Amino acid sequence: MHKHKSNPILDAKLDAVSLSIKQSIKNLDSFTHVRGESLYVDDVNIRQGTFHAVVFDAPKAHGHIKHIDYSKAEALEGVERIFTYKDIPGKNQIGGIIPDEPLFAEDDIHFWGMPIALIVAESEFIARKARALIEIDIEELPVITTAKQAKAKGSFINAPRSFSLGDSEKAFKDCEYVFEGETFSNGQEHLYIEAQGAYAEPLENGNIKITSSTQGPTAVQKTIAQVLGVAMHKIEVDVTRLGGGFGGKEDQATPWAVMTALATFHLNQSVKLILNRHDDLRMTGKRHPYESTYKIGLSKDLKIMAYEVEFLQNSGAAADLSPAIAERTLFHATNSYFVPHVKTTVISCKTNLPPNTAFRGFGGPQGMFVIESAIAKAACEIGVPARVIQEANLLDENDTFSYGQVAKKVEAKNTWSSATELFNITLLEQEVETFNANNSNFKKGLALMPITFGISFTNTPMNHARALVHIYLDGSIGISTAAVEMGQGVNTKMMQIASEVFSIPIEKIKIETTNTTRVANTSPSAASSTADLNGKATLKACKALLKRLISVASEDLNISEEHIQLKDEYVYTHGEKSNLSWTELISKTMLKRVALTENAHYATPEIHFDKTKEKGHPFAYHVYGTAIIIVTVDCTRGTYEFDAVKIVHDYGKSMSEGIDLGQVEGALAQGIGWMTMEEIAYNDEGRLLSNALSTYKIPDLFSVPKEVEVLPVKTDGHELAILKSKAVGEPPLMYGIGAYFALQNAIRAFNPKYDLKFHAPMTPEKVLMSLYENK
Ligand code: LUZ
Ligand code: MOS
Repeated sequence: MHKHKSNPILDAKLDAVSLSIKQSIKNLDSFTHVRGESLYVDDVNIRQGTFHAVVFDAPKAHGHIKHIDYSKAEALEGVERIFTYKDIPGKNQIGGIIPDEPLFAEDDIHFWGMPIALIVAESEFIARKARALIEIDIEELPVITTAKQAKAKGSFINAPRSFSLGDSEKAFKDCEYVFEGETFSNGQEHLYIEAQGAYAEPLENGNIKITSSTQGPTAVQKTIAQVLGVAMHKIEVDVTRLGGGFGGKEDQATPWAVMTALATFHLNQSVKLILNRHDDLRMTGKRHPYESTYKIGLSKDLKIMAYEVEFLQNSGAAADLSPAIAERTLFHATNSYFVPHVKTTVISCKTNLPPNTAFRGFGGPQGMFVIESAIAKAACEIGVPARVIQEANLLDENDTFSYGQVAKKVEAKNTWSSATELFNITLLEQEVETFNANNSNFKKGLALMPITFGISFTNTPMNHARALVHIYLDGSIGISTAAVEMGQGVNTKMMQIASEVFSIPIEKIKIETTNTTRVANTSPSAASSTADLNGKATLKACKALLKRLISVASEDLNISEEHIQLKDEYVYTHGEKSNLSWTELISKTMLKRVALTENAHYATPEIHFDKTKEKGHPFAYHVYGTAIIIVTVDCTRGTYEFDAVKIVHDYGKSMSEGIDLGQVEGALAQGIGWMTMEEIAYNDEGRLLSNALSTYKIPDLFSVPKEVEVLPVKTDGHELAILKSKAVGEPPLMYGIGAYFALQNAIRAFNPKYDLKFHAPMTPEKVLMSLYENK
């Protein structure tokens, strides 16, 4: 989907923005990926006698379990044992933030797909067959599927949270324009290619090793210890890599790992559980749907003076990460704009859906969709293009966010003006107008989407990581960190760091699996922060080792340390190559009994947040960008194609250009999918209808934009980003929000009587209805 067009004028301009990116490197995992040699949980070499497990889950969304008859299932040949909550030696509790989620249902069920039992058998086939033989009798209770229903019934996860700045109530009185409205954004299925799964094996003395497809190995370890009632040191969690996570394995990889550990604990035999796609779709939570109401006030010169919003988050049946996700919605409620008077409230509503969870953007996209809707509505009512309002309100240096952080090194205006100038917005808009004037059955729409995303876990204590670096006798290196490789290329970035510090080829460096025994007490790989946190720890460890090596070289060559340098696998003295090679230096260091291992700890400096005041400085820095999105709608069919997405993105100083571009492209496609085609549907009984790839459409090669151009903004980067290379995992997803508004504009070009609606996703069916609404 990425197209490199040669454009001499653009190239010249790019030179002018001083492309400092020197590291153009492939994701080193791509070599084993394309050969099918990368190892996932399902590829683990299982022990002889390993049992296979299948989860028995609730066939209704809400009710009281009157009776379950396992006898026929247990009698099936090859079934070893069926585990329920009664077999739990510790606590039947897996809630991460709030202890409100049992591993297995006890007397009541709260969502369709809620785990009730684990069937362990000689093969997965037998376990599945046994599952069909379980008889369950449920006394059904009323089902809540939407946040609004939950609010009406007073069904909440926790107390609401509010951020405020200035005095919005008073400010509305002085506004020239005030508009109110409602928005809805639906959930989103993660659809990691590798489904949830884990493999547990018994070691000596009741110790258990788990191979898990998790973004959070420590969460898995801690929860297993809690459920089994054993010490954490008895549990070792190992992660090679994930076939995608997208937030879906930040918290929700845990239950499956715990179940395998529970069965292994009792049977003293290894147990494997991999959800098939149907089970995974039904049992796991997704991005949170949000129903929101807003009020926006503008001055005569289109400054947004006041903004109020109430977000109703559909949290599902348990808290999971909902409170943290709700918090990030508030942090990003004003996106890239400075608004002097703000009041935002989020309410986590408890419903009978699977607990919704982290998904790339973590509540931020939901917040940003609402303010973009408010701006689109205001623009329509006032009769100006939305981009005029957007541009008039972009964040500036030293503007204050509603949560008290003062914006520094702001690139909001810079990415906006770079995008509009480099891509010639006037010309693009003219092309759209000309096309629309000359075509009656096809209409084009264009929208701009600025983004501002805060980097750090919003929960300050989570912003830390460690790295364990060994230099082996032969000069090769092994690095362990808390980073989980899930396709985002973090391992490649870690190798680049070590390679840079020691000036040795990347082939000499290996990134070990992520393992709780080597690196303990880790935060999950999430919040776009994995490369920053683990990279900074790796950098620290490597630099400490380098210092030691230089000291050894100094002694050996009798030259003072400041004149010694490591370069291209040799020691350089006074800038001249010496005879002392990297490998010789390592063996001399060993002979001098100087440590060739270092363990470093990094904790992000400067950040803090006071939840009692809802003020602080929670983010190390922000990532900025601006996208221009152009769509063509077929007004007979309601179908559409995205002609182009043109982005100016704030990479800082990208350390891995190819990897970062891949992140932007993937996130963009995922964002567009969320906004336009991915439609999660539950019926009123809480049953998932979009339960297969035939009923849940995700972007494919045919639906991604025909052309995607991504240019880096000119910037110095940020000291708190790894080697000034900014976090790139989540921010670009939110460019996809522009797709929604491009569609709205195309529909209006065809049907001026269309009332703008803010109800995502904008599927072709909805587009078709809108084209002929009020006509
Ligand atoms: N996970 C988390 C996240 O626990 N805290 C966060 O702030 C966050 N942000 C984005 C994605 N995952
Ligand atoms: Mo996440 S949404 O696991 O960064």
